Amino acid sequence: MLRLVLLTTLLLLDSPESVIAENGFDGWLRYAPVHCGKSCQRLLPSRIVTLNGTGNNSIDTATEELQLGLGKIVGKEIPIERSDCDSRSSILVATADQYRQACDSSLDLSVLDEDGFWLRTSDGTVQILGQNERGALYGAFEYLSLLSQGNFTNVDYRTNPHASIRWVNQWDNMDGSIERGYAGPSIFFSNGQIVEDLSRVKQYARLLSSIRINGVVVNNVNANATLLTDQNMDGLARIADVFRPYGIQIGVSLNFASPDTLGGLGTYDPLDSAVITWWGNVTDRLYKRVPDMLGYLVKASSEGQPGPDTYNRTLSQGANLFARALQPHGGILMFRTFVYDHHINESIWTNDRANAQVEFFKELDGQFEDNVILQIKFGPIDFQVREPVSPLFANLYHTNMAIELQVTQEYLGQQDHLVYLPPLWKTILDFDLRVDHKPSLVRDIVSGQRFDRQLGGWAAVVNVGTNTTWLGHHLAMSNLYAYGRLAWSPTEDSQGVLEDWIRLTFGLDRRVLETITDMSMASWPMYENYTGNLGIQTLTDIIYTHYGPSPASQDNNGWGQWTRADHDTIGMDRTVKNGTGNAGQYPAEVAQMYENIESTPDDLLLWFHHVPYKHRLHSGKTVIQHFYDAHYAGAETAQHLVSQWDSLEGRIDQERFDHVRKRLVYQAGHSIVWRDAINNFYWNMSEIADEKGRVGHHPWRMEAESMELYGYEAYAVNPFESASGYHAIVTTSNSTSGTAETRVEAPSGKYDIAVNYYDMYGGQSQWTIYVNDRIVGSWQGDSEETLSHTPSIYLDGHSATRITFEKVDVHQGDVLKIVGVPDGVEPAPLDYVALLPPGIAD
Ligand code: GCW
Repeated sequence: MLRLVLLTTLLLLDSPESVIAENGFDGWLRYAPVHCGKSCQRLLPSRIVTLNGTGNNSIDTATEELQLGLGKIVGKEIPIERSDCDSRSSILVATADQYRQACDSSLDLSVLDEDGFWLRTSDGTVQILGQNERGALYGAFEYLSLLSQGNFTNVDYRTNPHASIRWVNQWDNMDGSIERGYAGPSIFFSNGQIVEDLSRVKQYARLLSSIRINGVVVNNVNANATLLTDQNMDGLARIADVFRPYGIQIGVSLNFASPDTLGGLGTYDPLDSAVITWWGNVTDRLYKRVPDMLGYLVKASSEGQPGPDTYNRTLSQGANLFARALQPHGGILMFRTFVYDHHINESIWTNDRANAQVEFFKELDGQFEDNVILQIKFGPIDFQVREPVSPLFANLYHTNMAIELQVTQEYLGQQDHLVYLPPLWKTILDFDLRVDHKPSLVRDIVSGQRFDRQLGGWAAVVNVGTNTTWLGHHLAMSNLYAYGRLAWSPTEDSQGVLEDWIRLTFGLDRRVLETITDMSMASWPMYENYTGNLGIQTLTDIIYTHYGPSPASQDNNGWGQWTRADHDTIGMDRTVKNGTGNAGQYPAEVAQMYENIESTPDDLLLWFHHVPYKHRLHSGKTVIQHFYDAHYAGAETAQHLVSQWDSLEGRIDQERFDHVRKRLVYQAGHSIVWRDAINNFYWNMSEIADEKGRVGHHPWRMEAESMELYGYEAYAVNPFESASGYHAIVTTSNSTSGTAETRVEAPSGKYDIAVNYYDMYGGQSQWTIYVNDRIVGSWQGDSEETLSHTPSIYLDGHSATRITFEKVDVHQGDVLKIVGVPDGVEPAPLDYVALLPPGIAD
């Protein structure tokens, strides 16, 4: 990108703006009013002009958007006109060709690549010139973004995309559910069909187009063949019609076995001529309805999905089947490399899931058709809180590649935890793989530049739903916004992109900007701290909901997300000399770095090495003490999120303020659940005490199982580490309430009272806490309806929840009592109560 002149004098306000209730539906396209004084108003354009002879979708969209935006941002109603290049006091929107023909044939617009644009503003005259219509639309959104951020300066710059593929994937199922979606049902599908009302799809199209996304794959990679019925193909055409004016093309995921399951052929062998004809026919029928369809996305031979292996065919033979069907239509096949055996045996030291993708695909390099792009997850396993770069990026010289990221926070808090992801993505994009001892940044590999490939780019699993917040948490939208910005220009700074998003989403208040910036930039390191450290993976439950802590679930199963933790040691030995050989899948310089423990960075130590808990890191700490300290530090940071947010009350509309606050309070509590579960687990396993004496010692807690119980009984929680003292209490019957009470022994004073309980799926228990007979508060176990994460039917690290009542007067000798009313299958479970002096988060 070349910025010729950019005089940025952003208008930032020190006092709160007037704040109107908002529900998040507009995302960052709110076009909130910006104060533009008299002289500024005078310099605003008074017409929107398109050139004669045009009349196409995306330019029209651009003019409508400009009209809407100017009306809302600066309160100026301006007409749209067609003209012969009279650009005075106007916003001229055109493609480069149109402009050269009608206005100025000497202007050199060859500097623009496909989808690029040139934006020039000069005292009332604005020129938005796109290399194509889509580029012009992007330029219009860019101009509106500047105005929305209070930037009225003259600018003159052109910008081109990093790569041609800038797609999003939705894992939407035909029944309307969304795999790993945390914001309600699908905006596309319901009951096996495409929904009638596509108004949300239009709004999604606006949001995506404004961040320069040009493709969307609408259905789950675990695909259902019924998408290919005539009726559903007609529905797809309707979806494509909604996206088209926004410069976005659609693609679909296919199920490899469709010729058999839907077509009744009795085979889906990719080399069978009937199968080839069947797919050719399906593809023709689709293109008849959606002539500009992008192509297909295919997950094959992975996690139980059918694929070419059934017929002993290679993955490239499988991929080329679709690629050839698409070629007459100019379509692209995205073929996922997420292929691995999920029944591997942990007792064999050299087994390693992280090796699978290179093992499957390296030998196929050069055997894929030119319109195939391999879609590669950023790390070798699966969207963990930290992974090294997937070595596959360094092993394909003659194959197109795209990187797959996840906006939906499957392993990263499921939108109930604030985690701003670009700093994580940057560790991958900026990594230099040193292929053949030459600079080989991942971002240059995926753009196609490093290996001189024509096609390449980006895909992100987004999974927006019908929730008005789109993703379930207003602050999670920064990840979607930043994804688009980075896919266009990956060298942009994570914080700079975030700041733009904050101004667009919450306005120009300086305090709001600084506070949300601080919270977001601290969030990924914080989340890593209180989940899994040193490259051991997220440590969530990998065989159930992928949400709360459950470190034991990593091992003793065939999924291969192992930690190999035992009494004395932990970590995967991925060295060549003694382990799985995975380090050797990287080019020599990188391989050597990871092979040697001395040169392996601490944050990936346990990804590559199996070491004693007492092994000393470069930092000087032992591994186990690092775990303990990091978990305390992470949870500590999370406690501050709430007070940081509270400092913004009145500066953000109440609706969004309350919505976010509820989640931050929950996150603060759940970070302590994480901290204690992981620390207890490894303390138990290693029997090495925390040097600082915190782990397992909770002087301010009263365990529920030690209180006087009426209608409640003790319950041994499994996994043990998800309960303080490894036990909780549950009501003795599902229909009568229970009481747990105890006399306060602590000195009289003001305390924050924290209660840990379990909020399970299948019931909405009610709890009330009293000091003597005074009600301190009451609450309900309804998070399955009010929060985003996948609920659990057990007492475990997913359902464990902590609520805090602040500044309660308590006297020594008072009776503290909790009454729990069970509901459905939820027996009002309680873990502990803590009386916390100010500033303590025990
Ligand atoms: O990690 C797994 C997810 C699956 C997903 C799969 C994939 C769509 O848990 O839900 O399936 O990755 O990426 O294919």
